[in-house]
Order: sequence, then structure tokens, then C-alpha cells
Amino acid sequence: MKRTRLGLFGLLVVALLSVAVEPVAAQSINERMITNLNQSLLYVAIPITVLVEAILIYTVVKYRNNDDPQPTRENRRLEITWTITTAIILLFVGLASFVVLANPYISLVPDAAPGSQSQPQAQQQVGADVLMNQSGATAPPEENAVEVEAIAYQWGWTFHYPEADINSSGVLTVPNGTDVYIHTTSTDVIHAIHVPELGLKQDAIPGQYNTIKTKATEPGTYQLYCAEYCGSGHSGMLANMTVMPEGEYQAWLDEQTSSGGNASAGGNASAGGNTSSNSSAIGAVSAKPA
Ligand SMILES: [Cu+2]
Repeated sequence: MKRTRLGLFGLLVVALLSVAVEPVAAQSINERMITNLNQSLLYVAIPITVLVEAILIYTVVKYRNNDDPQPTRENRRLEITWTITTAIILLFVGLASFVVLANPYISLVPDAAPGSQSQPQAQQQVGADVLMNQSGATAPPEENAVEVEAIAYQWGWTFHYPEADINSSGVLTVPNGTDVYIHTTSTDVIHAIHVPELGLKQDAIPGQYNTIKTKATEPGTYQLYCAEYCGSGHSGMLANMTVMPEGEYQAWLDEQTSSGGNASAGGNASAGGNTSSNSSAIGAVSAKPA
């Protein structure tokens, strides 16, 4: 019996140690919320796992030589206890998940503002690099928020900054500590933008915008993937997401603007007709000085 107790105690210590390990600091608000939720659910799940396994092992060991098993008699107190306990646990899991899932940093509800959703305009497609005028972009209520159009194509990424009217190929540059709205779309098939380290993932669907809201909390360069199988070039459909300190970002933006508004090496300059951002869905929802 003493050995069994020691074994159970050891199991508990290992379980507690595994959750007590300090998590890696989150690099964005999104990532922090997801990690925190994951951890609080783990705190609930581990004691339950330990308890169930302990009862199971205890029962197997204690009754292993029982040739005359007796059925369990009704125990009302026990039944009420496990019903209420389960209800409390489920309520906690449901509430904790709802608070995170309903947050705009995790699921941003599309705008109902006129011009952003209800009036899709004519699409213009010139290769991969276009400013598409379509529905679904969500306008930021924040004054200093940054908006970027992430345009997926077979097989690469173009990032368009509607306010400054510049394009960047293969690198998504955003400021640190500022709200960023990434309007994701595609020019051909369904893709998905995915930056695991920042907790970002969103489908890129032709003909519509899906907006992600994020706020990075640590400057650096993060890997950006396509997370939806999109053909033979899918595995190579990579890009970088660079988070710059605010001042550095402004300098980068000024440099891009003065150098003709194209940060790509591949000659992806927009045709003149595509750059009238005031007539686009994004232009309509972000009419504020750059
Ligand atoms: Cu893909």
C-alpha cells in the first residue's frame, strides 16, 4: 500500500512540474491569449487525468484476485457530487474558451459598414499584384492602426499597403506594439496565411477579404507559411513577417514610398489604374491621413 501511495504521489509531482514550467514569452497579443487559454485548460485537465488514472490503477490492483465481484449499490451523495463537479468544470471550460474566441484578436467579425462589405466593386486582376476591390475588409476603429492587404497567389505573397500605396513581395513588415489589420485574399485558389509564432492563421479566398487583427509585442522576423494545400508549389509558398520598432517601421515606410512604392525585387509594380485606393474597399474604410 505504501508503494502505491508513493507511486501516486510521484505521478502528481511530475504532472505539476510539467505545468509549472514557465512558458516562452508570447510575441503577440493573439499568441498570448491562445497560450493562456491552452494553459488554463491544461490546469483543469491534468488533475482530472491523474485522478481517473489513479482510481483505475487502484481498482485494478485491489480487485485483481476477486472471484466474487459485487455490484455497486446506489450512492446518491456520490452521484450528486460528480454531476455538480462536471457541470462546474464544463462551465469553466466553456466560459474561458468563449472569452478568448469572442475577442477581436482571435475572431474579428466582418464589418457591416457600407463600402466594406455590402458593396463589392469590380475586381481587377493583373497577375498576383493587384489592389482588389472586394467585400469583407474590416475597418480598424483605432486611430493609428496599420492596414495591409495580404494577397496570396500560386505560389507566393504580395503585401500591399493601401494608405502609402506601396507593395512588398515576400516580406510582410509591420510595426511593433501597434494594431495591425491584415486583409487576406487570393488571386487564384484558396490559400491560408499562417504565422505560428504570432498565433495568426486565416484563409485567403478569391473574391473576398478575411481580416486578421494583431498586435506584435516583440520585434523580430517570423516565418510566414501558406497553410492550405494549393498545388505543386505549396511547400515553397513562404514569406517573412518582420516586426520593426515603430520608428524603424516609419523609416522603412518612407524609404519605400520615396523609392517608387515597390519593395519587391520581382518587378511587381501596380498598373496605374489599380492604385486608386479611394475607390477600393480598403480605401473606403480607411479614409484617414497616412
Ligand atoms: Cu498553399
